[in-house]
Amino acid sequence: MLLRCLVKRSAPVISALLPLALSSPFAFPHRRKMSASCDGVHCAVSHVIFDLDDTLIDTEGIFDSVNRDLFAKFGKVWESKGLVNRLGKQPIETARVLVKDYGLPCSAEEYLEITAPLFRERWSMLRPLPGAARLIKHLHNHRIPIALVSDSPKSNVMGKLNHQHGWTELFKAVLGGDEVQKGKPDPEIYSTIAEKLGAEPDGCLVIEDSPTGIAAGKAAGMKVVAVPSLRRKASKNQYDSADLVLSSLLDFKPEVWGLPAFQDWICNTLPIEPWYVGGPVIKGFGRGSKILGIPTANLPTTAFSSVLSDCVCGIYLGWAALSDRGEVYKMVMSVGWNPYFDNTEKTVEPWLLHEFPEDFYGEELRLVVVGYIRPEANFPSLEALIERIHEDGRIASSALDINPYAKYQNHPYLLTPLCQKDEI
Ligand code: ADP
Ligand code: RBF
Ligand code: MG
Repeated sequence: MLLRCLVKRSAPVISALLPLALSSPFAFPHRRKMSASCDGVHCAVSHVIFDLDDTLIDTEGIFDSVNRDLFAKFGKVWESKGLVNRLGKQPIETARVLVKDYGLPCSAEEYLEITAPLFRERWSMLRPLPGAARLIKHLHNHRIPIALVSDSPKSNVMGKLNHQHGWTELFKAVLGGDEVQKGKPDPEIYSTIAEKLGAEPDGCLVIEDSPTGIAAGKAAGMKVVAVPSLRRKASKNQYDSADLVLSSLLDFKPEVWGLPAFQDWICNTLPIEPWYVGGPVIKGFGRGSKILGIPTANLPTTAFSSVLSDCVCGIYLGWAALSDRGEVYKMVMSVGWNPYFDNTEKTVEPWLLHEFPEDFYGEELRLVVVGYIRPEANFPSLEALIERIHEDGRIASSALDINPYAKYQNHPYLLTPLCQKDEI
């Protein structure tokens, strides 16, 4: 079946971002060694240490919801966008900023006291970030020791973990912020967990979302992969000290670190839990056909803002239908900030792999998104961007012919009249 995927992935854009360790000569070094294996150029790791909040689970989502509720009680309006950059700040520092900026009628200490139970009651709503469950299960299945560290107290860490079915037992060691003297960016938490694991620091790979966490991992002498927040547009240079910056855990390639590769990619695509989005086609940036020669049918982002903020920026494949026409088309799309054009808004832009004689603004477009191709990237030239988008189109077109993707072509969401949509 896989022979039908004849598209070859030429020089992947992300490979430019990867460190030198793409082809480790060590098959499974973790089985034999407790520290890093190096052949002078390539380095392999033996242990992987994860940060928890906003690296494995999406706590940022509940931060908004807690503040919305609390502020309403104080007669204030929580403006979630960008006011407080919590990244890498201790909770008390964030609380001080909030109390001051919004003139809250409480002290920073009181704010933390009031919000602690509000957070706790939302732990059951915490969701793993895209690719997190897949990665920790993969490493565990291959007997790579994995561990968890967090700035939060250990009891909070365990409380959150308990809501993630089957996760707790995967970790060989867990360390909370109350179990060390100094918080990140001090290396103490990472050095201590390495000791607990019986691992050499240079054999540990840290996966982190915050600049202070990255600094802590590096100061402990470890390799660090940064996976910035999925909700915010990363600002430049914030992650420079990391060994590698990824757009999401979906892009983590274990073999780069001498660990066993994933086997779940199909024809250069990664199957995902499908998502269903739709709405009337609206005017976009006026660039697709004019500048790129590739029309993209923009959807109003307000119609599915929560889906959009939860999903990783990147290039996806799936099926599309214009519900009045009764036909289903292959589709490849970009989700994100279009780094080449440096947009200020996160958008969804599907390119239907079909020739249409005319525009279809205003028609109801339905999408079933079934697989992931790659992260969004910047390109040295417009020609390079265009060439890459065409390659994405070829990849999508081949992959959609086979399962697990082909079966969604007949999904009722695509062609059900609007009025019945909510019943699906
Ligand atoms: P805009 O910036 O307004 O989105 P584009 O130049 O990207 O304009 O063109 C997109 C429009 O072109 C769509 O809204 C749709 O009406 C039309 N269109 C024609 N063919 C296609 C196609 N194959 N895929 C997507 N849109 C198409
Ligand atoms: N824009 C980028 O800046 N970087 C990308 O990697 C990128 N990949 C895309 C892949 C596909 C399949 C499509 C349809 C679009 C992609 N775009 C990308 C978005 C493109 O810049 C956008 O559609 C045009 O700017 C029109 O708004
Ligand atoms: Mg467009």
